[in-house]
Amino acid sequence: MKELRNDWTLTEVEALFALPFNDLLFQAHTIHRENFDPNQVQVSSLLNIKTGACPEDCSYCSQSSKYDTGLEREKLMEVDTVLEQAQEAKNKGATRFCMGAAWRNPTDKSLDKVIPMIQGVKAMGMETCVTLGMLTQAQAFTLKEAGLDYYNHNIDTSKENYSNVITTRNFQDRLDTLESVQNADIHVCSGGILGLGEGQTDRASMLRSLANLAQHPDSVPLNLLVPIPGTPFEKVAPPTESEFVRTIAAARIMMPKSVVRLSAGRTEMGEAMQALCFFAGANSIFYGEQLLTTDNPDTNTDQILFERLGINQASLV
Ligand code: SAM
Ligand code: DTB
Ligand code: SF4
Repeated sequence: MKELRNDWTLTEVEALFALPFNDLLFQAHTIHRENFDPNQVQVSSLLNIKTGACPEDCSYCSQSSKYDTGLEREKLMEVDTVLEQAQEAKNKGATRFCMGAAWRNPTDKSLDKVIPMIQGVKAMGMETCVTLGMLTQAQAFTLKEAGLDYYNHNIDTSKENYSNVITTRNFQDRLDTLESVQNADIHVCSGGILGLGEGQTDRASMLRSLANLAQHPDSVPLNLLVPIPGTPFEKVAPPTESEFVRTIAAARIMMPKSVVRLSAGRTEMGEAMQALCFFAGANSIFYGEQLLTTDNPDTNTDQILFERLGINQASLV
């Protein structure tokens, strides 16, 4: 088995992206089979535990206070409500429950309120994940102590494209939080969004930043931008389907043991496109009718998709 690499050069990654499509897919699928059962896909469910009024200016997000997206703000949910939703997700077959909050960073007081949610979900026998914005090292240790399995914190786009998308924090801030999460020995979930005005070099650069972290993220979500009316990125041209699939394939080749998640944007993808993403190395999805504030395919549709493709839901840990 080959060693995991974290010394990718941009030239090498761009060369992967420049391969003929079939050669890239063959290479990615071969590596996928060496590391995973190609017919197993992990399913995570999402719940937004605090909605809107976020002080950050992420140009793609429905929850930024800087844009009028018509979203109604809601304060942090009660623990019982969160646990009811978690139970429902478990009953539908989710193995991981991911709770998101529209915060730049949690205060220590708000973090205290999230802890019983993590403990409650864990007690149900599901893996836990939260995405709460930037963390201090001490907060990461607190989450570890609470029993958190995964922390989601996306780098979103390339370092070079970052300031075109977000100005209220910088790329290094994201890397610092990822380092704190890794120091606390919490599994890292980090990926990005395609459709933020980036080019193929930016996609290569984003994957390079992920693959060259001290340890590869355990989970790499690749989102297709869900265009939100009222945000600056509402009308940005999406990547082509082959560009999206190439990014999944390159992620699989560069981070062979990471679980690559075909994340937001699946409502715009047909059966063949999703099948191609699974062939290229994606082995996780978000499952359930809602992402954070937007729609996801309903569970029935996903069950039919899995049946047609002969895919089994698995935990993959
Ligand atoms: N506020 C925290 C943060 O930004 O880290 C956590 C929640 S935030 C909504 C989680 C992630 O969702 C973002 O980093 C981004 O990658 C993704 N996301 C947000 N809006 C999206 C959209 N419209 N389409 C695709 N992905 C989106
Ligand atoms: C990730 O990479 N994608 C999820 C999750 N991590 C938190 C969020 C997708 C959000 C899509 C837009 C919305 O529903 O607001
Ligand atoms: Fe806030 Fe996260 Fe949305 Fe950015 S992506 S505006 S940090 S909720």
